Amino acid sequence: MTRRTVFALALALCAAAAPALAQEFKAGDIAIDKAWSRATPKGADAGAGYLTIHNNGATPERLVGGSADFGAVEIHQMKTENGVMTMRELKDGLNIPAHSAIRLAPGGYHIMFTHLTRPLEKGAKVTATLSFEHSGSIAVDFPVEAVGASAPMKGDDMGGMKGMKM
Ligand SMILES: [Cu+2]
Repeated sequence: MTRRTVFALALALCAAAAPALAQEFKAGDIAIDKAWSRATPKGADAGAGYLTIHNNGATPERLVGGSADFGAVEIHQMKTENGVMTMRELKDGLNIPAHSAIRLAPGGYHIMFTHLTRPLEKGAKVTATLSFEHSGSIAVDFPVEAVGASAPMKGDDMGGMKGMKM
């Protein structure tokens, strides 16, 4: 395949993925869109969910936790310090300032699905309920993309999370 063909293919794939990503979920002043998850390899006990949270209100809001029927839901932050990638659970939740949006994406904030009772399979859609301090709960559908989807850096795979202390 030529480079041009590969590029065209990638464009076609992005276009195909767009409708699923356009879905929006709302409660109170909170709107959630661009939710997706990544398929997990066999035997992995953790996966990740990504989304953008918009706070359209005049007061700060906080994502405090969540639940799912396929595992537990935690709020995590991944960052690179001195060349070392670390991940920690945000026990106090994630603040969403007034009139702003926070993007949860690979390499940064993310929803961590732990204690998976079944693998996240590409092409499936999993639903997790996210809880906000003021706006209540929002059920969000996460379409599951391929294992390597949008991986921003080497080592950011779920296999590496297996040994992680939860
Ligand atoms: Cu994590």
